[in-house]
Amino acid sequence: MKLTFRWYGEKDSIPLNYIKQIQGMTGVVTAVYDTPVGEVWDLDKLLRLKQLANDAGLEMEVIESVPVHEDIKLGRPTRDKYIEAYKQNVLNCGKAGVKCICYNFMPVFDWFRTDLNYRHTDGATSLAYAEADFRKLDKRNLRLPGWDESYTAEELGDLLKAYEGMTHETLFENLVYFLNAIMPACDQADVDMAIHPDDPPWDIFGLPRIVGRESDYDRLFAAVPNKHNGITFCTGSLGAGRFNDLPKMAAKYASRIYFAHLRQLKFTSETDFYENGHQTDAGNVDIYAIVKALVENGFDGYLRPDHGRNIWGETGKPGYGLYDRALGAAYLAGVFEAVEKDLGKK
Ligand code: DNO
Repeated sequence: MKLTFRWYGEKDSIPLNYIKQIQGMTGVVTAVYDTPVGEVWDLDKLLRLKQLANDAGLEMEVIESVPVHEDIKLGRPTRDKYIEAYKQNVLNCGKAGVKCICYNFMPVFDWFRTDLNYRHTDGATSLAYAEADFRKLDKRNLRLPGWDESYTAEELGDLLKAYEGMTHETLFENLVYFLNAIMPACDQADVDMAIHPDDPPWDIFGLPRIVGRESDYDRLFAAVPNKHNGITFCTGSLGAGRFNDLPKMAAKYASRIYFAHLRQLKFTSETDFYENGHQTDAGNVDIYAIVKALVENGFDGYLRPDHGRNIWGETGKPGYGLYDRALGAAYLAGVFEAVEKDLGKK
């Protein structure tokens, strides 16, 4: 296991040396943020990020994310042009020493919460999801802070229209087409692709979502067996689906899990939840059982603490403050150490 930390590049308010001061931290997870989706990243920009990380004593072996252009997800004729650019990005990542690329295949939207500032009784804040608030949203005028991409109202309307009638099967075929097309570049660069699950793992706003449960992974690996086709195992995204048995999935797919996002959720009703500190007893995600399943089954990938709370007066990017993610990193490293020692693996 290699412990890593998300770093939003030079604009991140958290300095690299603070990240390095978290004991056991080996590297950062980052991306080139100023290039439009679908274009080739400047190799120099990647190399500069790597240099900055290395200068702080950190590696840069994971990119989160190289986003996938909507034309690829939609299967439009223009997709081949965007796939060529994606392949070049994979090759450039390889040249910069990157070993793993996290990406997702969610139409239009990335992760989704109804509250970015949910207040806990102890004064901490975190992200939260409430079904009733979700129902009140105006789909035509969605502006939620925190998304990696945001569209104008007009672009959003056009995109939603383009997806009308898109079935799960077609979206899945488009994912397989994309993966088969980029696998030769992944083989050449020896870069693993790690698909991030849909968050939450069900259809939203009538858009199909296809990466959120065990059967989805089974069909994905059956369709694209290449070992460079792998998973980002995100416990917060998968855990929002109460139908998922996370320790079972962690055990089953351990050898395909190249990247793990470990975080906690606390359900307040059948559908509603808020995010919490990482400890197992802080919520419904059994972090201990998941770590045990990963270690027992030979997980050898990258790991990062995922969304934390904002605590101690910090007003960081929702989910991505320093303090609670640092606590999460220390906790996760401790659980790994205990489990690895118990299993004679350390
Ligand atoms: C949210 C993140 C996601 C993730 C992308 C990966 O905090 O986990 O935005 O980076 O879905 O492509």
